[in-house]
Amino acid sequence: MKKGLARIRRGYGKKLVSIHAWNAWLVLFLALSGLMLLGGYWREALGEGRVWLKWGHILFGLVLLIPVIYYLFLAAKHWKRLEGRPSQKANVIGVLTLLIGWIVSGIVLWQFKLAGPRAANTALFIHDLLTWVGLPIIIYHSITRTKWLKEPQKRTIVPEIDRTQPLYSRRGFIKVAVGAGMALTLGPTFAGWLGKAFKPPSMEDYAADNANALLPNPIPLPESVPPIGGGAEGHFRVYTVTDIPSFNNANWSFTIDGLVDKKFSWNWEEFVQLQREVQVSDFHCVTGWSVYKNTWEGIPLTKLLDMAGVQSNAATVKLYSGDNVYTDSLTMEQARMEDIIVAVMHDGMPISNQLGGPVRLVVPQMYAYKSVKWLNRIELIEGEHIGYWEQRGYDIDAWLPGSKKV
Ligand SMILES: Nc1nc2c(c(=O)[nH]1)N[C@H]1C(S)=C(S)[C@@H](COP(=O)(O)O)O[C@H]1N2
Ligand SMILES: [Mo]
Repeated sequence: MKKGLARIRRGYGKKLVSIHAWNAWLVLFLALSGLMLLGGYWREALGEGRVWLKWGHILFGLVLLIPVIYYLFLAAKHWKRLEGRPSQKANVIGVLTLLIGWIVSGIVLWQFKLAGPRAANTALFIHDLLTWVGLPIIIYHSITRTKWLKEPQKRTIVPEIDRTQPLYSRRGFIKVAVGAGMALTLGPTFAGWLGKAFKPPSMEDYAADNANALLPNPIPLPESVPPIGGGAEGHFRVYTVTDIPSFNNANWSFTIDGLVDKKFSWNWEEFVQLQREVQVSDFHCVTGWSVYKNTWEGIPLTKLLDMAGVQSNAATVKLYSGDNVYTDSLTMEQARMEDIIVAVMHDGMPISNQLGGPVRLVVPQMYAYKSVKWLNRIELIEGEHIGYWEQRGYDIDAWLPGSKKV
């Protein structure tokens, strides 16, 4: 018995400690990079670095498989020793579930094109949820140093609690103190995050916060009120690479120029007079979230192109945002797809400035980075144009799975 124990100690002790330490660093990197990928601040500050960070996050996420498989092997091998220690069992199951959940949902997000939007949506929810639930657990776990992994043999071989020790040990005190401190300081922040994850702002909330001041309000078509799509399902995440701009009648205009027969520059009063149509479509971001059954009201892009008259040498439609930074483009064949809409209303309401209003593009058959927010200029050009995210590593091919590419 004694001999066996010594062997186990020699065999696993050191290896385990170092694997556990490496795993801790890995999880720390993944947690920090994951939070940075999520945060609006870092979306703006990182630019190109964001795409690298994303690849790093994916790569190290895959590396995490190694310690997880090792832990699984250890847990299976030593499971019997945890007999009669339900809290340690729960700890092992909890940590492994967390890590495996993160890895599996992460792989689905990484392979979002293969997985399709529905699966990606679920994976993103799980990935986020595990983060908000798991991070506090892991921080607590690493500060209070739960020792079952470092010294499983110690824990299981000494079955009785030493009754000569005081009931409230120093270790116990530190645990309670750290736990309480975290609950008080991080608690409200985590609760806020969780609340947002489960109940994000509604479209009415966005409408109430709309910082645009453009008059007159567009009068919705009958198909928009009530929205023929029945109301959007899901929630937009506000994405921007700049500060969120806002507009009024004085600083807003919409231009179509370049290789056209007739240039236009409309002010808001003129723009709301243009004939609009209503369309229902789904909206998918490459990071995994989707909003289904949006009822958009606006001017089909192809109608605007017809009004301006496309010259024969125009090959690319370059799209500009009123944030003066973001751009994207479509080939002329793509731009002629009938369902692309220069949207002015969503579900019968003006589009709030946070969500790209007063006017945003919607390209239903492509990932949403093509759907330029605060669209205010369309230029027809001869050459090609690589858009903001495509310059920073996003796929030029933004087609959704199953769409008929043109
Ligand atoms: N001007 C501008 N348009 C943009 C973006 C942006 O950062 N700036 N992000 C794109 C991406 S990646 C997505 S998913 C959608 C998000 O739209 P939302 O913020 O209304 O949810 O806008 C797209 N259009
Ligand atoms: Mo996106």
